Amino acid sequence: MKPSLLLCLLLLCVSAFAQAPADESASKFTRQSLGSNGREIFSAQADKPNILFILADDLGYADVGFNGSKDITTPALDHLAENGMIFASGYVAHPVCGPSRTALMTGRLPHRFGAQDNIPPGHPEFGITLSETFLSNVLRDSGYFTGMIGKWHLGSAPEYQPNQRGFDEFYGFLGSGHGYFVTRYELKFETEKKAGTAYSDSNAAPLLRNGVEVKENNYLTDGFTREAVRFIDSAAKKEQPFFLYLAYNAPHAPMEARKEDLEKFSHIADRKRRVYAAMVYAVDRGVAKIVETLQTTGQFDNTLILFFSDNGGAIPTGASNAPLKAGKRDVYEGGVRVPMMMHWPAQVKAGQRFEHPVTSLEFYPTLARLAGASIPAGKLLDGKDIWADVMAGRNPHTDEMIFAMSHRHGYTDASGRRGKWKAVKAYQRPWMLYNLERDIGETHNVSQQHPDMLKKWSATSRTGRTPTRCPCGCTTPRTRKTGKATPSPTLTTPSN
Ligand SMILES: [Ca+2]
Repeated sequence: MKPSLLLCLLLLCVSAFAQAPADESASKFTRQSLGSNGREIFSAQADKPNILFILADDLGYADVGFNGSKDITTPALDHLAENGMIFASGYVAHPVCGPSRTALMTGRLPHRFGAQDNIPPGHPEFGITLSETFLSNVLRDSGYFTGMIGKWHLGSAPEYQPNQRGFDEFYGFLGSGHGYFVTRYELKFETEKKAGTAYSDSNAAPLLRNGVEVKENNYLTDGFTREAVRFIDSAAKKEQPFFLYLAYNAPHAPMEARKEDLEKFSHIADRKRRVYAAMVYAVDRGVAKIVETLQTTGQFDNTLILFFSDNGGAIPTGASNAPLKAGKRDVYEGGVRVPMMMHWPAQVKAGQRFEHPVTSLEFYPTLARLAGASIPAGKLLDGKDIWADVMAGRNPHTDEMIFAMSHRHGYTDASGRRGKWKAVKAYQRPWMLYNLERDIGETHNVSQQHPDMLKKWSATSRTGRTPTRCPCGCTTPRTRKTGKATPSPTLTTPSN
């Protein structure tokens, strides 16, 4: 079988179990009335969980205490993990920032609608298609107070910004990264503006509050923590539950740490790793403040906190994904299997470790159901509600594939995990097969010992739907004939 065809079939395989709407009948919440804005308001607000995503950026699998880190200390995160559930096999849908966040907000594989790579900086006309209803829209429409703080990276034109995508409040930046000592970047941005080279998603652009430029004087991670505390304080005064998407850009480049945090890691000889560690620790300091705020406002017990990274650690910046192979932008485990845990005292018992795979694609339908929210009719999803399986300790994916793709210059990497088996097509090499149960580091290719395995998978995929064209939109003949790129990311523009 041609690799490109198998790649398409892998994608079809996930289609077979996709598009499951949330099971509203399972909701224990009852709709009561419409609010002044037409949104449904629930009477049992106290029972509806607050939802807090805390996203790290390019954080290595091994770089949190709850995953065994010895040199980087993360006491606040570890405390939450010890009192909640660690996902040992938590996957994101893509090994790069923008597409991974797209999957989180849309509940879909980003390749399905042309969002398979990052939005290139300096292209404010691009953004995630407005035809996709974000999770934030669904939660806000069901009565949640919603906030987005930190790195957006899903489009910088006004129609793509957080306030237009379901968030009541936004504080942060629109691009792929940002300098941490913000005031030091002000001159750079002014210089760029004078030269006509400034753009709104530059890593030197001013921070925004609800679309308005504001001055940020703090170290950026601390600034985002301050805003998260402010949002949680404000949410406590409302009748509504809240959804806060707190997307720290740490420890993504540029690698800049506070002196006080660096001193804490003087035992790390490697300068690059020391800066990285200090940046991770700044996030942990923030988490401690956020937890304290939740506690003092009486919201801690009924807040579902989900902490994870948008993709695997970027090894050149000092990250470690050990014992996983490779890192950011790779479809090996190190690119897509990330540090992940949840904490929710009201529903999740302390001290649990969930070994079965879960993916960020499942957060959309699972959280919508927990929130008693209605997903619009016709909304397509690539994940399913896994809450019952997770609570029962069952594998939610006994016969389903965990899928990843990564577009390179001129070719595409792809992988699929089913149970203990993982197939990988990377760097234009032949398909390889690994047994993750025995070989978590993907070091022993066993495709020769199991020649039937990849064939079986592709046969299984044929039992799924048969679309008229490959859903990933790849142009196999052209790619094969010319040996040139997989088409550049076809980022979408508004349809109206
Ligand atoms: Ca990232």
